[in-house]
Amino acid sequence: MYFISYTSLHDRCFSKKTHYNITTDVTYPPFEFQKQNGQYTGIDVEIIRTIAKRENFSLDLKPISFNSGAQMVLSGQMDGIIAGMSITPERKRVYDFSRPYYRTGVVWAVSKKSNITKLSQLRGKTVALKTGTASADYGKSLQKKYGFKITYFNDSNTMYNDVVVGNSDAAFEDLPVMQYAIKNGLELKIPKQKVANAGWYGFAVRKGRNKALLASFNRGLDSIQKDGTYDRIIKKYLGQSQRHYSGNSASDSGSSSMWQLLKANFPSFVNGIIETLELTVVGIILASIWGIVLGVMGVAESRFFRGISTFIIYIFRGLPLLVLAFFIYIGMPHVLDAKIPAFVAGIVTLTLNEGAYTAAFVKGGFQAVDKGQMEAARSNGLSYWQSMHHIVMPQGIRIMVPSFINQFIITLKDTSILQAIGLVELTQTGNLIVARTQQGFQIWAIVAAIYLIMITLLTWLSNWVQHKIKA
Ligand code: ASN
Repeated sequence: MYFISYTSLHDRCFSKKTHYNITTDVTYPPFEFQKQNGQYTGIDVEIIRTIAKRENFSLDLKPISFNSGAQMVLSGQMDGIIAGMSITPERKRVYDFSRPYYRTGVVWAVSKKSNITKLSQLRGKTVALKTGTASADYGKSLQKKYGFKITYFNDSNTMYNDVVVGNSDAAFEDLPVMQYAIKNGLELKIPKQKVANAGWYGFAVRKGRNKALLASFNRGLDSIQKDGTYDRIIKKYLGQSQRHYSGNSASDSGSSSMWQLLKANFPSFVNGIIETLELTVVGIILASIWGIVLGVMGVAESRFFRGISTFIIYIFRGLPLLVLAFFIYIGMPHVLDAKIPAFVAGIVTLTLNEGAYTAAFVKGGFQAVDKGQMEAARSNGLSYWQSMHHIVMPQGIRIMVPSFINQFIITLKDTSILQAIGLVELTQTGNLIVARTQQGFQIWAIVAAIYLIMITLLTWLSNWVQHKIKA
């Protein structure tokens, strides 16, 4: 996890500094975005890091899609959020905000080539919105009046791209962010600079919680505004063009070959691969153990154990992986009143979900062994478990091997869903690189190739182990 820097780890382990988990948007330039080397930067990032230094606290800054990050603050998983977040009356009911630090408001934008100039021209057209944002609320409030359809996205970059490629006709976004993107090459334009819902950005914590953090933020903000640091940060990002958007997102922009992109983003890819592999390996081991336990319970003599096994398989095979991940990571802390690290939540999710599938085929494998085998064993004087252990199981396991290999591959692919709870695995790494380079075709091709390579290696490894066991 590259965003846990050595210093923050060191601080956490060896010093008495208070430590906070703070979330930020995945990509929201100029407020937060990823640099080539995988580091996070931007106005929000510099503000919170500078304040942390002055106020002597350490922090992990976690990039998570705005909507999920905001929910994680409410569930207590995260201590605070700095994500170009508008202070709105609705939000004030559940968050405590810092003093406002940046002026904002909502605008709408269309493709550079579009001839739409008025909202009334959006009738029957599609508007792109970013889930859970103030600009999405505003866009939605106009839907009835102007009769447009809505599609939702989890990050700003994907939303802009949808308009650039022509799937959507317009997008609603905050003025400073949209202006910055356009200035830096995004192929959109703002037809009418009429700003709606003008307001301010603030740093937020859950209402009534983390008062010390909020007080530190306010004190720190005061101090950086007084000594000119705040102005320097703003000027650094707004004073010059940063070229985030290469313009055309299609593959014809041709500015970088796949090889160049792979080389330039190598450290990020490696981090993503490591995270994916860690999740996969730990997930496979625990899900297999749990699945075998449940599967064996499923063929027990006792009806009670069989019932429990069937019930657990029913629940966890029935829940979508994403729902389970959100339930564990965002839902459970509300009840437990304790934080669950994202990695742990991810592993528990994989274990429960993949374990249920494993249990189902383990049970099926045992049941597939000819009944006569058990009967013969029993009539030869073996107990139920002796017959299972010596006669049924060895045959059943042979039947299950292909299903195990299949489940390993599925587990590897399923780790990509865990990006939703803030794990920067391979898929999220791809997202972040696309947001920075705008080379959607090349980056997703590279990510796909890496997955295929990993899956091929995993299959080879499984087959090799299978042969070893047989030998
Ligand atoms: N500006 C958005 C809001 O306040 C937050 C974001 O998109 N990062 O809802």
